[in-house]
Amino acid sequence: MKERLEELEQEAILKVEKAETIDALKNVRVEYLGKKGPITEVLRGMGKLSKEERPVIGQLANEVREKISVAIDEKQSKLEDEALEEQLKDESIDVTLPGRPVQVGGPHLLTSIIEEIEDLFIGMGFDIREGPEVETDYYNFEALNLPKGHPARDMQDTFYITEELLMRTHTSPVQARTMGQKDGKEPVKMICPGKVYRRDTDDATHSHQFTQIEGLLVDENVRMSDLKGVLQTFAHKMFGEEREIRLRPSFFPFTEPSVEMDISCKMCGGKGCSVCKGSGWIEILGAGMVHPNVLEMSGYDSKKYSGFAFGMGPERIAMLKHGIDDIRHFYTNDVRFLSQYHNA
Ligand code: 2U9
Repeated sequence: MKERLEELEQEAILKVEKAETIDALKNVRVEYLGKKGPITEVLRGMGKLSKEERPVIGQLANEVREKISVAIDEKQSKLEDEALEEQLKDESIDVTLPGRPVQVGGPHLLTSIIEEIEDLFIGMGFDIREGPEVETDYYNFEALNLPKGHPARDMQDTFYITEELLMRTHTSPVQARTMGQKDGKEPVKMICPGKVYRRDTDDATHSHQFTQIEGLLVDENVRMSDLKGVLQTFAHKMFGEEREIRLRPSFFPFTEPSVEMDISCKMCGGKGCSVCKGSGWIEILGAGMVHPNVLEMSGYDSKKYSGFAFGMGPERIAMLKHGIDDIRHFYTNDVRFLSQYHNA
């Protein structure tokens, strides 16, 4: 019986050593230490032993049971440690991996262009002014030498809210309001960027809502050469020092004389190409000397004061600068278009 117990011990210890999983170890425990196991069986058969043998075998059986149990416990904690180690290895966080990129937005191309133009004019001493987009008939038309009956007031061209209220068709009322605030005395030197509205059907070159930047300088002894100097400085800074400018006679109700300014075509250097439609020149803006009627209506003595004004469309400037062929790109908010200009 002693040999049988020693044999069982060796057998069990070997199986414990071979067990590679906790489940396998559990089976060993059940097999050797369970109620139906061989050691229990040995203990059950003790009745057949002599009085002398009984305590010896009983003690040995208990020792064997204890040894097997300790071996199983040790192996179990070893397997559990290994399993934990394995799990930690799988779940570890690699802090050297790059993070998920965050989608960063940027200013709309039109905003960038408007801010660039603002910066250029701030550099020349101009203030930035803003005004309401819902305007009165007086500031949008009357004060700008567009009297009742003028064709620009046509229902076809303007979004009317009432007979006296409308969506402004240009930013010019901001200049008229600013002059009106000065009591006909102080000089004015300002630009006004903002949204304007026309009753137009949208296509590649028209939008019912677009932006304008207009400028106004009123002071004593302001001459056409001052206008030319300011516009030339603007064109050189915005499009490059090598560009030439040219002023052509034009007409606006609020300026007299009026001009349109072209810059020499960058693509062909003035020879004529498809970009400038063969002329060598590209139209950039309109301008002129403020009409005496406009000065007088805003309270300035047109014999003492004179001024110049100009107006441009930031969409057109952006289209020329970046070769954009459709004004609708600015307003349909396709991120594939807009994101190209986040650092423009
Ligand atoms: C006052 C006096 C004069 C503003 C001016 C223009 C010429 C002009 C348009 C061209 C295309 C703007 O982008 S556009 O639609 N504008 O050509 N604007 S002079 O003259 C003023 C404005 C206000 C009190």
